[in-house]
Amino acid sequence: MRTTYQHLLIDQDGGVVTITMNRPEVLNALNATMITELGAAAEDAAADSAVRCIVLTGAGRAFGAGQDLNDFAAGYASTEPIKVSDRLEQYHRIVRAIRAAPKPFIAAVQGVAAGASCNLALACDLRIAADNARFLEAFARIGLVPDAGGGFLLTRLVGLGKALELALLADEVSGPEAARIGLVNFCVPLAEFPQATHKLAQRLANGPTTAYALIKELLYRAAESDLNASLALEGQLQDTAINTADHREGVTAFLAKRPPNYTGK
Ligand code: T3D
Repeated sequence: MRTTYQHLLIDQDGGVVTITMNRPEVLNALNATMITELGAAAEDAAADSAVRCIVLTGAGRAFGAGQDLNDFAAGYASTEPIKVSDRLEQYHRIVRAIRAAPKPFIAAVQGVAAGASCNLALACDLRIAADNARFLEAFARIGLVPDAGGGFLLTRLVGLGKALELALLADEVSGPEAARIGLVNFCVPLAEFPQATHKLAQRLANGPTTAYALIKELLYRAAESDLNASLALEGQLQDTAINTADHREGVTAFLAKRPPNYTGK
């Protein structure tokens, strides 16, 4: 996969690709170039069969500070009404790529994750936070609504009541509190954060990737459909899962009392 970008660092370690947002001098605030690059990198990693797990993280002391506010300020010079919905498509491209990827995406968050950066973390399948993490739906602080999927993702992760609190009050949520309310899956001490992220990513990369893809499809579609539709989909997807080599390997390994060796096939 492509490894050279202006504002991203790409590192491949076996089946794990780490995408690092890299503008640490502005806490990895998202400018137009970085947003476009993230869409391309997410799609690229999703399509590469050698990649079995993707970690999204930030360089320096933050995960990300959301949209670069200098870009906003530049737009105020014009007297024309500002239209951002087309621009938001670039964020939506990233969210769609993560959700549709047939492999897990992990957001690894240390320091602040604000605005659109926070919501890109919420778009990932799993989130691991360091205990210095700060999650911030910053939008209302500057008179905006949560975007980059925020309205959808936030309500589904923490429920409508908590989502309204986080979006309306725009107060920071610490890493431990984020774990308590289900905004993240794991919160670990900062000193253990790199190793814990690596261990989680390796575990997923060594897992039954086709089953993971089907699990993502089942759970994400279930979250958007009714019981009968979900039961029907469950049967269709299990027909696929049961015919994978990894399924046979899992059963064979269990019966032979040895660890499975999954190939993602
Ligand atoms: O049109 C569209 O595309 C709509 C899309 C909107 C999506 C959005 O994300 S809207 C939300 C945008 N983000 C924010 O409003 C957050 C703004 N930043 C902050 O509130 C704070 O910086 C943080 C809470 C994130 C972190 O606070 P702290 O105290 O840890 O750091 P700091 O000192 O405020 O920031 C460090 C530097 O990063 C500082 O620069 P300096 O003084 O060292 O030269 C600061 O200006 C810069 N920075 C932080 N956030 C941004 C930023 N520069 C540009 N854009 C930022 N978003």
